[in-house]
Order: sequence, then structure tokens, then C-alpha cells
Amino acid sequence: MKITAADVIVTSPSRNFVTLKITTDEGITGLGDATLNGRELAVATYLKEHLAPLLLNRDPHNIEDTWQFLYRSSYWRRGPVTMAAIAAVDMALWDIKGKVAGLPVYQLLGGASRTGLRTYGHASGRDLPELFDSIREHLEEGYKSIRIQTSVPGIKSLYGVAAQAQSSGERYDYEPAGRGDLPTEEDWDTRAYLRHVPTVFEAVRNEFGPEIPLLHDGHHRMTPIQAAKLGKSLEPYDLYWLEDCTPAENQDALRLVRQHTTTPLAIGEVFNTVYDFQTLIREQLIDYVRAASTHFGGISPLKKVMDYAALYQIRSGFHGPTDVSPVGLAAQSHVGLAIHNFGIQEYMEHSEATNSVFEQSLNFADGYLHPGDKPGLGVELNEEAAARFEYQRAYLPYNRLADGTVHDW
Ligand code: CS2
Ligand code: MG
Repeated sequence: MKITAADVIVTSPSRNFVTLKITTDEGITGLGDATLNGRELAVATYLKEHLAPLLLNRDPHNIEDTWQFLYRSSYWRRGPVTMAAIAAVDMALWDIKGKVAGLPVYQLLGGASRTGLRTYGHASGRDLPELFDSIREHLEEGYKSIRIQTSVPGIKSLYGVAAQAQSSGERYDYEPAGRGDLPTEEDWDTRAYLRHVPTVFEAVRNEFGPEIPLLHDGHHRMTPIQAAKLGKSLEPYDLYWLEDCTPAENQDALRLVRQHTTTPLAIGEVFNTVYDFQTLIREQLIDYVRAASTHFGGISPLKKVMDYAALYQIRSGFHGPTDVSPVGLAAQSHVGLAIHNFGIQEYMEHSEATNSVFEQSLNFADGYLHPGDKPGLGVELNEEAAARFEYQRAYLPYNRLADGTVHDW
């Protein structure tokens, strides 16, 4: 079997997506997600200009060799653009292998270790009544675990509150990358945030009880000691996890957080290789691996990092926002179904417009997600529909502090 074409499809239904389509001489095609939110065209160009020529005439069955070839032959190795491009190739080759075998990819990864993936949804609100309504909405939709994000008095606009208007007019969580020529500047005040968040979780526990697994995303905005303070102050509310509590390029920072709090920690959505996790896993500084197949080099390395994490009783919490396309979500759902150390799957339903482009067989019922049993990944791309949605430049917002210092968003 030979690869005869590697085409890059950029489309923008509710937001920009980059998809790789690999075609073989037997007419079987495979899809891979290469969407890097806010930097999409960098990956599209990397694929078109640098990887596509290397793929032609290769045997699509040789997934591991192709992965190692693309990683090592670049010389410059990892990084978000490179690893999103390699991820798309890896996913597409697993898709092809599944179609040839007549099996869904999870069967090729060892079969199902569970009947479905327990998910969590994104509840949010500008105030407690709006937040409570959002939590009720998500419980009615079947979610059994809920992420809580709210506005903070004194901060005009911040990450993760769906009701906040977006420059694109889209729902905030469909388009965290606001369409426009320049990124949106938002404001931030860590002390106001640290004062407010514990009061929100106290109110949520009083209203909804102690059972529901609650999650919160710190979104990289705290220093280690501030993260430690928040983790400690949230202990009475028994969180399922506190995510991205502090930027983790310096993995040692998590030692300080770990010393001060038993609140479980989840990190890794901005990581792109296992090396980013190495200290965090080996020293058990985290409890959940937040990688996404799309940002982490694909299905192959995602399975490897989870096998490494299993030695330390660390579980998965794969990153599944709407800027991971239905192809990327399907890919990591196949991994999540197969591994033993699955924890929870983030699931934000894609918009109707996105689902008109990506015909997916993901099934969400009673709070559980299943990738379906179609051969391969189970997602097909409607290229006619994709062509109707032109790429539009979009940027993720960024923060500045009151004194004008730029800060993590
Ligand atoms: C967030 C993401 O879902 C999450 O946990 O951190 O929505 C993140 O903001 C986006 O993926 C950025 O593109
Ligand atoms: Mg996050």
C-alpha cells in the first residue's frame, strides 16, 4: 500500500480547523487533526510545504517508523507546530489502518477497557444565579462531572465564561480565539481571583451537595505559591481536579504546590511531548495527564505517555475543547477507551456548523462518550461543506495586569 496524496483542508465553521487527509493507492483515506488555536496556518504550511512531500510513496501501515522519521528528520524535534503536524499524520495513518482492518482504532489499541468515557462539561456564569443555571443545564444534558468557571468581581472579562460576548459574536467557548486582525486584551487580578473562587465553590457545594465531581481550570495564571494557596483553600470543596494551576514549563514548580495541598492536579494541554511530563509523572506531582492527541504528536505518543503514567497511578484527563476538532476528539477517545488508567474526558459539544463539516460517529449519552465502532476513527470530512467556510484569522485573548504587565490568559 502506498500514500499517493496528503492534502491539507483549512475550514472555519464556528472556528478555524486544519485537517490532513491522506489518500492511498487503494483509495482508502485517513484524517488527522492539525488545529493549533490561534496559529492554524503555521501548521497548515508545515504540513503542506515540509511533511506532505515526505509522505508520498510511503507505506501508510508503518505508523511508528513514519512518526520517528518525521520527528527525527526535522532535526529541530518538538514544539507545538511540529507536533500538531506530526499528530495529524499519526492520526490519519491509524484511521487508514483501522479501515483496512475493518476495526475501530480502539480495537487496534487493545480493545475496550470500559463501556464509555465519563465526561465533564463546562458550566460557567457571570454571577452565581447564571452559574447555577449553567450547572443545572449541564446536569440535565447528562454530564456527571462539571467544570466551574466564573467571572470575578473587579475583572472585566476572563477565560471560560461562556455568556461573555465574543468579538466574533460566537458563544465564548466555541471561539475562545476571537476572530479579528489582533488579539483581544483582557484584564487580570490574581488576588481578586484567589479571594473569589473559594466562595464560588462553597456556594456550589451548598446548592448542589458534596457528591458531584467539580473541576476548575486555573489556566496558567498563578505563581506556584498562589496555586498552592488556591489548592489549599479549595480542599473543603473536594475538587476532582484543579487544572493548569501554574505554568509548568518549570516542572519543579509543582513540587511547591504539591507540598501545600491535596487538591488533585491536572496539567498538560499545552505540552507536546512526553518530556514535558517526565518530572511531573516520575515524582507524582500531578494526578491527571491533560494532553490532547492533536497537540501531542497523535495517538501513538498519547498511548505511550499514558502507559508511562500508569506506573505512577496517574490517569488521563485528555483535553477536549471545541478547538480540538471532531477528528482529534475521536482520536483521543479511542485511546481513552482502550487504556486502563483512564480518568475523565473533557467534552464540549461542537457547533452545528462544525458538525456539518465533520460527520462524526461520536456518541454522547448520559454523560458518557463513545467513539463508535466504525472502522478507523469514525469521522468523515464533508469537503464541500468545508469549502463553504473560509479561514478567518483569529487570536486567543491575552491578559494585562493593572500596571500594564502582560500576563497569562
Ligand atoms: C481550556 C481550553 O478546555 C480547557 O481546559 O484550557 O479551552 C483552552 O483555553 C483552549 O484550548 C485554548 O485554545
Ligand atoms: Mg484548560
